[in-house]
Amino acid sequence: MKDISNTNEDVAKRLKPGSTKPLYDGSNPSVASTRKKIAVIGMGYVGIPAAVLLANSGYDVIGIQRRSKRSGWKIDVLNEGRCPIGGNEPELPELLEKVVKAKKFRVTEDFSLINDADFILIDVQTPTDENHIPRYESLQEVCHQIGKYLSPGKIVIIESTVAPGTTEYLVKPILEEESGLKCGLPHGFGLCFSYERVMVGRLIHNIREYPKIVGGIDDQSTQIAIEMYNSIVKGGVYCTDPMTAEISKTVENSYRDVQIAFANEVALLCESLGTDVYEVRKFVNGLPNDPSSPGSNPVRNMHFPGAGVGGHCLPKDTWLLMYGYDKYAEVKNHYPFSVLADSRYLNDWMPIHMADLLETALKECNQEIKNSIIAVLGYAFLENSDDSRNTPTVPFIKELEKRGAKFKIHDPYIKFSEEGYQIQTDLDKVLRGCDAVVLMTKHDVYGEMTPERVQNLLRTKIIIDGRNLFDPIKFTVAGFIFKGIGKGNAKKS
Ligand code: SAJ
Repeated sequence: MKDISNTNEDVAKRLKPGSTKPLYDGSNPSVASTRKKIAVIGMGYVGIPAAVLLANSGYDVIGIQRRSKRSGWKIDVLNEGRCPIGGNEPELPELLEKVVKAKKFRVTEDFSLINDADFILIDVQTPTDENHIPRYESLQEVCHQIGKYLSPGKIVIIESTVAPGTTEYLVKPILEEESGLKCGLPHGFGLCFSYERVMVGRLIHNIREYPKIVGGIDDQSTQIAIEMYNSIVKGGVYCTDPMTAEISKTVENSYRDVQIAFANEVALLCESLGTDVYEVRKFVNGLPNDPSSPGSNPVRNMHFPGAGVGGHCLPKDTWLLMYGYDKYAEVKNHYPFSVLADSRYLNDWMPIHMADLLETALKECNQEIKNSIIAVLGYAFLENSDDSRNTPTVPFIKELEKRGAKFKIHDPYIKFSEEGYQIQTDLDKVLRGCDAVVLMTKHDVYGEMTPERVQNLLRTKIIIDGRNLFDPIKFTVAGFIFKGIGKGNAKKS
């Protein structure tokens, strides 16, 4: 069987735009192009870049943001044309300034201003609680609000990730109840689920370049939404139904989470077998699949093991998928699903494993972890970003606290910890007098750390590398105890 290659052309060939079923015959193309006003609800990592790109493509865009203690400050900052998202976000600050100056984009907390919007995009947070149950307070609240301003012909599009079944069975009933309208164009309102694929550090790029999937409640909703997205998306816009789109999104992220868990499990095996998982990964990913094009290796892509999986997406999307199955699957399968859940548990355990590696290293120096002082490098969940949502650094620090260790935290991009931890930006000050350095996030700035610089500051020469940044040889030759995820041979090197 010929392997599926993943070049853009192949994806485009496989996902012919709007191909899966003949849709709205386009007999009245103006139906889409006459719609010029868009409301984007939720000014976060998804809503801001989407609003800016749509405004830049000619739509009049209004951003809706609650004036909450946590995010209310963004309203004024955005209306001054300044970008509230820190870290490096190519193009976003410039484009934002441009569309605010051009009066194509403004932000308010006044929901009534969505009254004359043709499209209403929902980009609010959809977290899960400690029992992995979706917390839909924000989603339900905005749906009740939106319902009040709906009129025939308007289209509501959910971009936030939700459990399969949510668009049909949770959002649609609320909108119908609040508006008194039936869902379905042309006589009622339109409704679609079209999931975001953003990633901090490349928000604009991902929206513009990645294929966009639109799952509409009816053909007309889908077609008109596709035409709107075609104004900003170069990667192709494809259609399906809401349930398939909801499953595709949660599977897309749980697939990545399972891949990472696989890499983490192999890393643990390599540590015990005294080898380097990154060398193993190199050989595994180097196996050419298609002899005719040795370079292309679309199928084998062992992910990176590491100190944990954070962010607003991977730690919860598996549970959203499972929740949708539990709540809406008519026929349950008797097989006790485990791969997805076990991957979540393993990835959640990796910060604890980091603490184990640290404790072992301290013991090799005849030191107890209790009352030791640890330099923790990186509070963000992803390198070179200011995003600390569900960061693995928090469970790691909580484990240090449990084992009686003291710690100092460094991060070049984050000043404020929702957990109340003090975060410092002076690296030498954080390293000074510590008994070990633990790398949790692979910020570029840490690449400049050399054994010489570090050994003059530390009390005990221990490095625990959670992101394969440092060269074990350089540090062990300089007399450091070096341990790392998947680094079973650090001692021998
Ligand atoms: N991570 C690893 N090993 C890897 C890749 C990532 O340990 O090989 C860790 C990272 O360190 C981080 C976490 O996983 O802590 C998440 O990293 P990420 O690169 O997946 O970043 P996200 O969560 O911002 O982005 C993901 C992406 N999903 C996929 O690639 C399938 C992005 O495309 C989605 O748009 C995003 O989730 C989302 O918003 O859903």
